[in-house]
Formats: sequence, C-alpha cells, structure tokens
Amino acid sequence: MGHEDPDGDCLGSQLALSSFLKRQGKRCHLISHGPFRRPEIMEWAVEFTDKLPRPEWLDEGSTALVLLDCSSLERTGLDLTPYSSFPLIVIDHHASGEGGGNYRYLDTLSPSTTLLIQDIIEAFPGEMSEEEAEYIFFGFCTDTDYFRHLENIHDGVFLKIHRLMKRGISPTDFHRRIYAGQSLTSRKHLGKILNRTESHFDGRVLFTWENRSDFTEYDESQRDSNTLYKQLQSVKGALVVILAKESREGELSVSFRSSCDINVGELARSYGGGGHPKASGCTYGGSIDEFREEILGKFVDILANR
Ligand SMILES: [Mn+2]
Repeated sequence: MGHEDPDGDCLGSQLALSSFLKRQGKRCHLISHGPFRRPEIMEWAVEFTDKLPRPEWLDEGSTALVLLDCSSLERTGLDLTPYSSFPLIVIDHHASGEGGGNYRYLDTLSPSTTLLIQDIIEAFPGEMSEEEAEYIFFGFCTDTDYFRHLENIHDGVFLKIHRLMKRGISPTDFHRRIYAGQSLTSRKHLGKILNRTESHFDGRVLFTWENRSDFTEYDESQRDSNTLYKQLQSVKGALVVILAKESREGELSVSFRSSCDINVGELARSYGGGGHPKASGCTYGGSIDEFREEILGKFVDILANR
C-alpha cells in the first residue's frame, strides 16, 4: 500500500515490488485509497483495491504490511487499526518520516521510491523483469519530472537508469506516456490559473489559487499542477510558488514549490502536511483569503531571515 491520491512513484513502487514478490512465490494485495486522478496513472487503477483482506483471513506468522512512498499509516487514508499486530515494513524517500515501522528502508537522497525497490530487487539473484524495470523507470520519471530534479549527489542514479535501459526501457516512449494525452480544456484551465497569479515580495513569492467554480467549468481530474509549477518557477526572481486549491467548501489543499534554500517541507509540516524541502503540501481549514493573509505573514519573517 501507499499514500492516498497516489502518483506514478507510489503506484510504480507497489507494482514493481509486488511483481518481484510474486516471482519469489509470495502473494500480494495491492491496496490504494485512490483517487486515481492523474491521467498518466489512470490505467493502473484496476490493479488496486481499497478493500483490505479481513485480518482473520491472514496468517499472522507470514503476513506483513508494506508501506511505500510515505512513512505514516495515516497517509494511506485507510483504517489500519485491525492490522496493528502485523509487522510493518516502510520503504520511503520522504524526509518527513515519523520513524514508524518494524523494518525500514529509508533514503531521503533517492529521487524516487521506485529506485529503492530497484535496490531490493537487485539484491536478490535473478534478473528483474522488463515490466518491473518499466514501473521503476516510470516512478523515477514522475518524481523527478523527467530528470529535472536531480543534483550532483544523484550521480549514482544514472548507473541505475543504465541498468533499467538494459532491460529494454525506451526513454522517449515514457516521455510520451507521461506528458502526452492532455485535453485542450486542461491547457485552458492552466492558462486561467497562470493568469490570476499574484506576485508578492517583489516577485519572490508567487501565489495562485483555484476555487470550486473552476472545477464546474473545467474537469478537475485533468488538472496538471506540475506544468503549472514549471511555468511559475521559470519566472525570473521567483523563489517560492504557492497554489491554494479549494478542495471543498472551507478546506484548501495547498502545494508549495521552492527554487531556493527555503525549506517548504518544514513549512508544510507546520500545517500538519509533509513533503520534501523543495516540494510539499498540506491541507488548511479556511478560505483562500484567510490562507493568503496568513501565509504571506509567515513569509515576512522567512524572507527577512535570509
Ligand atoms: Mn515518491
């Protein structure tokens, strides 16, 4: 299982690991709360269920829960209290891990959880299947926005990618699978959100928002926030991009992107959210106007301390 509202890395990790475990003669249940709203992962939805097998059907001595691409059971959006007697294995690359789990494989320097699954598969004899290589590469591409979020410390990643390509991966096919297939309406929606972006603190903080009426006009499932961040982060002088989306009346789903040393992971955690230093998110109870006032107030201090 992985976090709710899954992305390609979360599902790719689950699919690659379960394929590997099946090759080892294990049985797997792929659990996800969904929703499967990102266009590039929709075709995988059929592989997953949010119905957990009843605990009494499972053999306590040989069953484990495996949590991928997040470190806390709350992030699954599922009630797992009936399973608290089973061992928990956590495999994750997020920095916000609360340290849960009886067995942990955490590496915050890994650009994706799928690359950690690759480590596990490669630690065993036998060759990874082409299908596993595809899931791993897919998760890597979605989490790095196709090689965009890699630093010098990630040099070892290219050796891993090299081994995936030996299994028959075509990078250009994957690029098409991840980025093509968008509707014209979704591009117009992006235009609207870009158009209303506010510039604060001499352009160092860009703030934009989406409310419920946007989603009566445009299909919410087609929104593509990565492209939005990419456009806004390309603005000269922009350090932080903030998107506040009204997920329902009086509740916002907020995303932060940082292009500098401002740690937006910490910022999101101050609201009970999580993520990486450069990309994070949280929920906020209140209106867009209330949130704007509060967060810009915080940036007065954050920018003064730089
Ligand atoms: Mn991930």
